[in-house]
Amino acid sequence: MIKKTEFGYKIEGEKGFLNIIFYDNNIVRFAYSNDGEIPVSTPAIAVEPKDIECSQEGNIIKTKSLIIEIDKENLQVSIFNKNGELLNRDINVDLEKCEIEKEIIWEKGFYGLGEKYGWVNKKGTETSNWNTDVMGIFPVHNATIKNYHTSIPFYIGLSKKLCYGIYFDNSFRTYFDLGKTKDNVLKFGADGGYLDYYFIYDDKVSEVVKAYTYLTGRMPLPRKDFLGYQQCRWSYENREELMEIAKRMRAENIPCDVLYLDIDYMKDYKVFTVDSDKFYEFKDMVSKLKDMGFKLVVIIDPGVKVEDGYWVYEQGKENDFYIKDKNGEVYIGEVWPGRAVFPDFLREKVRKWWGELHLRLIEDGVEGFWNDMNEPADFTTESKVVPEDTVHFNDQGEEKSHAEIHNLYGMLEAIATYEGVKRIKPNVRLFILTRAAFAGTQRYAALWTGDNTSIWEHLEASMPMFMNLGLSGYSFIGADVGGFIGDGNGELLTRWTQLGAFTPLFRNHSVKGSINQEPWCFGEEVLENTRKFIKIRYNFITYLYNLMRESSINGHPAIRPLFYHYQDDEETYNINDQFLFGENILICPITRPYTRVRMVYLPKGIWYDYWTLERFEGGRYIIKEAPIDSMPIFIKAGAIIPTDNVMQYIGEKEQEITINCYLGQDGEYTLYLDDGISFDYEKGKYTEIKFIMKDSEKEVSITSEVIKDGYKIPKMKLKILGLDENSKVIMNGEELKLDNENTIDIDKLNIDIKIIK
Ligand code: MIG
Repeated sequence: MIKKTEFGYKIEGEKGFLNIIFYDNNIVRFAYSNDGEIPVSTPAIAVEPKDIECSQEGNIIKTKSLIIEIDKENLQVSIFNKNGELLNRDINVDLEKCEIEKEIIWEKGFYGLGEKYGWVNKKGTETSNWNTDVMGIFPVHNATIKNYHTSIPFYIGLSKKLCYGIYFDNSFRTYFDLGKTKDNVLKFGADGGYLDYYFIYDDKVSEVVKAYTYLTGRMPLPRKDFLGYQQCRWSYENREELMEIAKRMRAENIPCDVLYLDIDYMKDYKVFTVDSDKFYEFKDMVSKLKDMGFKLVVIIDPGVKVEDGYWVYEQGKENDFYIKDKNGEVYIGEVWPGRAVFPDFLREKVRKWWGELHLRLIEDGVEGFWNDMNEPADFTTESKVVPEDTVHFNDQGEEKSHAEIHNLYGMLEAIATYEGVKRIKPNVRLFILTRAAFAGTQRYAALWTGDNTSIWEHLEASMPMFMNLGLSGYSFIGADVGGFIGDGNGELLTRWTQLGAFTPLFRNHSVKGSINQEPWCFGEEVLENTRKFIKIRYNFITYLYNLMRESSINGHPAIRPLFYHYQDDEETYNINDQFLFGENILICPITRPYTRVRMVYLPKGIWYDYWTLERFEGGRYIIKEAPIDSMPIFIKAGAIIPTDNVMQYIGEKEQEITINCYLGQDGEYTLYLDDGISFDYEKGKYTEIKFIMKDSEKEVSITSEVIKDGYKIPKMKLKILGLDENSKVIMNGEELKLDNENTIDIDKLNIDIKIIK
């Protein structure tokens, strides 16, 4: 029995129902239930179903891009593309267990699943999702641990010609066996809720990610200055210490935009308070920092101290805003403030209240909020998170078990914060950083990967984690630079800063009791080498900002595995120690001590050594020197990359942009510019300039065109890289004499440059 429904079909099987619902020609939801009802989606889903062209004949359903064959008895499906190639096939559907088994057919690798340790390719591994304050129960993060701070039940199956993504929309504890137990069986399931998943097809992995982020939403465009270097520590204990850090940054000439206050700025760890003994005249302090170019971020934990008379606690109690225990009493756990209660962010009213609590800090000049412990962590339980048998109430007054809401808790807090601060400051993009997250949380907050350790292994492990987070919709990400737990050393900090300079969130952070880890803490050489890369970060800040713009529009992450652009090269499927920073910059960090040389895989094409401009033919491994003050970086021929003049902080000086054109291939780049801080760009106050490079046998032409002129255009230069000595450069009909840097002032845009080879 297959019946047409509003956005798809409903099939009755022997043991239950399957609703097939279309979200696009290539995005199909398979929602199973016992009663035929369509389960309620989690907040991860950002869009509604679509009325698309489809047809049914017997047990076959077709859309423009997919053919779905259904076994009407057991509700198993086989999915083909329109060429009839088998993409995915069920082996077993078990509604009772909320579990499904699928055949592994052609997939050479599985990727995604958000924040996990281990290598980039998850084929042959298993994992699960239960947001966890990992350091509460393990001494150190490692690949044998399955549950981290975030849950993103999404994976991608990859081969040269075919690709798909499966997003399992279930917020209970979920688990995935990606061919570990049986090498041709992939199994996933949940401890509760519904078997409700989305199948996303495209032959290109980048398009699968684009579609996944269509489904679960894309990040908002961040503030440009928050892409600058950020310095944190648990904790800068008082005003003097924080101001000392600020002054030292400037004195040492280390560009830095953001400073943080960890938990010790509060009075007795009471959220939304400031200890006015340690941080006297707080507003004045924030404004002094601001004068020096620093933005301040403060930590906000969800646990509210149980204390009579403390206004946050009292307000929440009065309004019945807290999570309950199984007997209907307010659940009391323990976090930093001691006995604590937890806001039930499932309800709109609670979220609104929480959002409004940020008002005072924002009035004091705080520009970012850092949401920690939002798994939510709880010191009193064995699992070190709030127990599963606590309860929530939704807006309809229905009871929901914590087992269902747990993995959503961090996201719901992020929504509360995001919407709250937006109401308070409607035209400023404030920054939110979260530790716990669920699929879709990219719409509200940046993410850092929690409590790593100052060991080389964690520097190495951060790369596959970033790449998989990127494939899971998360672009604004980073790890604690230098490592959080334990004592680092100068060499580790140097190498970590090199990598960190190419992660969207670039924050140095370290734990209480460890040695200090600011760039100047390990002597002159380390200072010089870290400063060098922090400056390079500022060179690439407009480029990164443009990557963030791309993420906000189509979901492509800033950090990409090599196969994102070289899917037809299987060699790239298991590269863990290199990544693409946007399409054309290849980052090859050093992640081992005393290592001054490494192997680099260059995908096919021509690559320039960023430092020397030496050209390499790709499609092979090369061995590359990497002295301690350097890290191998390669730029693809045909790349057009904007670089900036270095400043101590964004906005310190007039911006000057150089458009770097790497000859040897055709290329195209659209430069996006806006004020970097307000939402005016949504009203058209932005500029876009398109650069086109055409490289033919005898000549190269470089042209540009202003395609949108809504924001002031800074001073611009164009630089030609890879230019042959004997070439002639002609601009707007006249031959140019180039300086020894090969740069050209391009004050008049709409340029027309010809290079005669
Ligand atoms: O129980 O606020 O991951 O970044 O410095 C530890 C103190 C609580 C954990 C965070 C870390 C932060 C620390 N927090």
